[in-house]
Amino acid sequence: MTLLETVQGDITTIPVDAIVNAANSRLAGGGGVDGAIHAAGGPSILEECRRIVAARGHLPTGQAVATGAGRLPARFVIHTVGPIWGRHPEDDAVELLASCYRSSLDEARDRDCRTVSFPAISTGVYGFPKDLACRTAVAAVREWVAEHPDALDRVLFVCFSAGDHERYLEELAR
Ligand code: AR6
Repeated sequence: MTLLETVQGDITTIPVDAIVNAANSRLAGGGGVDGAIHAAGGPSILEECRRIVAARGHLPTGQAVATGAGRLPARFVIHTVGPIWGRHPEDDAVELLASCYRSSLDEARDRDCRTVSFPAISTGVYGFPKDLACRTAVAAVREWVAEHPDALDRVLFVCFSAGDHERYLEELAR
């Protein structure tokens, strides 16, 4: 059985096997949680990202790729690219966001991770409405763990703000 939990805090400080990063398709680092992850993890993560992009090109929206985690309290960082709100029809944006969660969990399972933490992908700079993003995230993870009941012990939704944390608490209680 996989526990789905939420906590308020900084995702870079919470020990797990894999930390998911809300990246951009160039895997170039940036602001928000991406910036925090690269700052805390150190330069080895960006070096690995550059090698990945050089080898296979930009990471399409909705897909995920893993690197080492440098100095972070994790074995892997899983970089995924959320949809930019307004760039896709709404249904497609929801499907792409759900795909971020599914693809990241696939990557974690393929690396024998037992615990995974997620930020609220696409809800910062990328502008995805927070309620819809939360519902999409929880539904996608619930569906994935139902299909892979023995794969993971714990999935943690890490929220930066108290408001986001409340939203996840309510959604997880449904
Ligand atoms: N721990 C947990 N959550 C965080 C942290 C943190 N340390 N820092 C921010 N958040 P964003 P996006 C939350 O903008 O919308 C970057 O420049 C934040 O409050 O980081 O997917 C990338 O390079 C928000 O709820 O990601 C891309 O270009 C959530 O993380 C672009 O931003 C996501 O906000 C991706 O935009």
